[in-house]
Amino acid sequence: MTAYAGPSRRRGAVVGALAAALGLVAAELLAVILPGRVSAVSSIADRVISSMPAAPREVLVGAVGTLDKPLLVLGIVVVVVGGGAIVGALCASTPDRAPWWFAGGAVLAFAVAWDLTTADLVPLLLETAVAAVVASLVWTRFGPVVEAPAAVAGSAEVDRRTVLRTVGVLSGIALLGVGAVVWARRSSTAAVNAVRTTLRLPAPTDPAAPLPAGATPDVADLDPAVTANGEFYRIDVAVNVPTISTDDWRLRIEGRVDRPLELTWAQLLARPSIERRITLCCVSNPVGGSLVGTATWQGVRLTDLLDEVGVHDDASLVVGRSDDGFTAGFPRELLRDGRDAMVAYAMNGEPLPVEHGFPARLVVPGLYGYVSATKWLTGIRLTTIEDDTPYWVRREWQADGRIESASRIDVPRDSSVVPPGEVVIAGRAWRQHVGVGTVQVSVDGGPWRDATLADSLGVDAWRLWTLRWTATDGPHQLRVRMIDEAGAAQSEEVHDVFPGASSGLHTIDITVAG
Ligand SMILES: Nc1nc2c(c(=O)[nH]1)N[C@H]1C(S)=C(S)[C@@H](COP(=O)(O)O)O[C@H]1N2
Ligand SMILES: [Mo]
Repeated sequence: MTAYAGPSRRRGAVVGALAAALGLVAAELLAVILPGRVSAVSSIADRVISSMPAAPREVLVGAVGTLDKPLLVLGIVVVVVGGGAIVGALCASTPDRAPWWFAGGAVLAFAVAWDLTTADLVPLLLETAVAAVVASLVWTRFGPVVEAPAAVAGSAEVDRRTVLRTVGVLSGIALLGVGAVVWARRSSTAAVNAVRTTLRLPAPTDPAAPLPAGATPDVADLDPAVTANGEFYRIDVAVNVPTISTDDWRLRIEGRVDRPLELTWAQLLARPSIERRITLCCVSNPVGGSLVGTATWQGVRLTDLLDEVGVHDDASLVVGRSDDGFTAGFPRELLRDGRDAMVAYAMNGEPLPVEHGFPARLVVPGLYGYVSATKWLTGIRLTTIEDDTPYWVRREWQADGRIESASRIDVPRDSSVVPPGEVVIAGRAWRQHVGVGTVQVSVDGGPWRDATLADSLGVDAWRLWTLRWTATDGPHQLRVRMIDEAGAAQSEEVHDVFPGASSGLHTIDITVAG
């Protein structure tokens, strides 16, 4: 018996891994054909992201950037396939037990994937069940058989060839399955994009002022004042970007209101609209970071919609709900000062890109995205913090979410080498809903010198700035600060991102050498 334990264990591990992989592929194939396209792997990834304590999640997101989601999906695949290998190895001499382990794994996967707050029960149940059945079938068909020693003797060579062929065939099927899943997902995004590009938008009733010619100073390598859609940062917890057709889309405004309202896409577009330049910023943006961008947004003023539904006095929180279950909420009080919050449907003159919330999202000037800028918006609920705790607040982020003043040096780049002589230092600063008053730069801890401000895009957008400096040989340190239009200086206190935005002055080190 022991003479065969080695090869049989290896065969068990290989077939076990393949069985698990094929189970996974079958589940994902089922996911793309079931209505709603709820994928078990994505659901598990969502669950992992959302249940991670905030600090490690920040470390993860910071370390791997926007690769975090593909990496997470890869991690889940590795755990499933690795689990299959272990089951296969352990059950090599007791093959009848493996299906029970596969079933157990499927139950566990279901338990992790199923989020009580969203009703995905049926597709997830079907997918995990199919995964267990497929894995068990593959195992029973190709897994090790406990044979009588007499029959096994002399068959090692035959056995190896069958194993190799089996592995080849099963891997081929698994790869084809993965290809089919990827293709199906791509085609659903492509279908929405095809519709998106043919949509016609109304001209804004209340357009933004023309873009001033001097909004972007003429400095090499300086990003423009208005960020192109393709360059705009993207942050969300969606493992698969929701693809919503405008025919199916509805926006419900409900909660503590007199007359709940449901709008179709056509009804939203038929309303008077505003167009504004607004700088959107992520609370996870570190000092000097790039999780910030400015676009020209067009949409329906939020306060118009709220006036129409008749909000109750006790409704203190506005919560946006996304198609993917994400929620973001902010104090209703903040809307009283006339800021141009909107249900936006256009970004820089075109329908919202799918990754930026197509067909509609919220944009609230002066608030970080995590409390306000709900993408793939399907609902707005007027409520209270006691009744509805938004997504990130449930995860220990501070609830207010007003954007801190910030300033950044873009040119020269940190750690770069520049030739001596006249150098143009340039960057941007933002204090949405208040406006940028003065930007100052200090070289090597010397006196603060006023930078020249570029033309303004309005109080809700960042403002670019430049400063001429005669650079002398050697290492230098450049530091920037901003004083807003109300006269408040940017905080110099150094804070990390969590739990409520970074602060501190952006400081870079450069070398001047000829
Ligand atoms: N549905 C949904 N909307 C969302 C998020 C999300 O995870 N899901 N993230 C928010 C955060 S944290 C930010 S900073 C902004 C980013 O918007 P952008 O990706 O268009 O730049 O979207 C907000 N809206
Ligand atoms: Mo964010």
